[in-house]
Amino acid sequence: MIRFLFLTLLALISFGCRDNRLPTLQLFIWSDYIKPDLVREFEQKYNCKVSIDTYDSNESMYSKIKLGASGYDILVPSNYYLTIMMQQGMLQPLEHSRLHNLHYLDPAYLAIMGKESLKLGIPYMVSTTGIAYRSDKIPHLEPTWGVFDQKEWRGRMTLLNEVREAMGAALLFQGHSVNTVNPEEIEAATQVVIRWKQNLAKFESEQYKSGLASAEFLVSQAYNGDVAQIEQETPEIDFAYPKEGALLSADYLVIPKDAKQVALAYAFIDFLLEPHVASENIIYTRYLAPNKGAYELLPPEIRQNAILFPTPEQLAKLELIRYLGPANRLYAKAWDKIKTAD
Ligand code: N2P
Repeated sequence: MIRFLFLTLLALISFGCRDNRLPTLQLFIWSDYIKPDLVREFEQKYNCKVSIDTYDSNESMYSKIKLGASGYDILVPSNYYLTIMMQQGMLQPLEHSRLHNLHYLDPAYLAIMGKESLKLGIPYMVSTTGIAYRSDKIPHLEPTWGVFDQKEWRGRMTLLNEVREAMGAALLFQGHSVNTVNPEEIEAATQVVIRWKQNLAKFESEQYKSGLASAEFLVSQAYNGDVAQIEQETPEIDFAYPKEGALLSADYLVIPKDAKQVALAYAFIDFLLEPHVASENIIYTRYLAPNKGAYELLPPEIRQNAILFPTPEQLAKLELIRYLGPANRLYAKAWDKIKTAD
């Protein structure tokens, strides 16, 4: 009897929470990557629900979709995942006629990303990858990727759990392009990452934020926006662009092939491009939405935030992670080697 009551109650609760009358937009996005109030604003404006699942790496999003996860209406892959996903039939080409706010996109970033990328998706946020560190524990950190060779901080450092980011750091360290397809350069960088791995707590793309905040980790390869988020609470966390150069990428809004709420997905993309929405999103996520309408709405402390807005000199030393076609295989192999090395 008690069991019956319990089950009835459970059924009632779950039924009550699901409002089946409203259309639901299913969003699959990086964690901490959208301001919740904006989602609410969209729900009200379009009389719908938005349900959000999160991921911490391109690879985990990609494999989930590849393994058949369906039902998502919007995904947010990085630029270097767009072509492969389109080629594998995972995405719908975007109809620009269904979007009215494209003119707000920052031409400076469009030039960097290549205009043809707009056929595959719409840039949502730009991010750079550098080194986050606890300046209270390491006051004079030399900004170099070679920091991961430091035995002194063994077990208290992390690299991103994303092959192109971790390998990119090692390639830059060795003076090579992050987009090299030269097998020897890739092999040499693989050995560097394997050497660094000895000093790492782990490869981590999300928990490094709390790890730095608690000082469990002292040095992490990090996305600039993540660091700008946590340094609000913990000003001892700093961000540095290594002297060898750093990495740049952009995450794009895309509509998967089997999306159910296509009209709502277009509405959502257009909504995110509205300057007031983009600027609030920048303030909340501390990532840079490449939206020229949004910049002027930002308060001065955000516009002057050195983590969010790299200087022209820093920008000049950033290298965009590009899609490499069949040569991606070399990186996948490198990653296997790295992950299985002791
Ligand atoms: C959000 C990390 C997203 C940036 N937590 C990766 N491009």
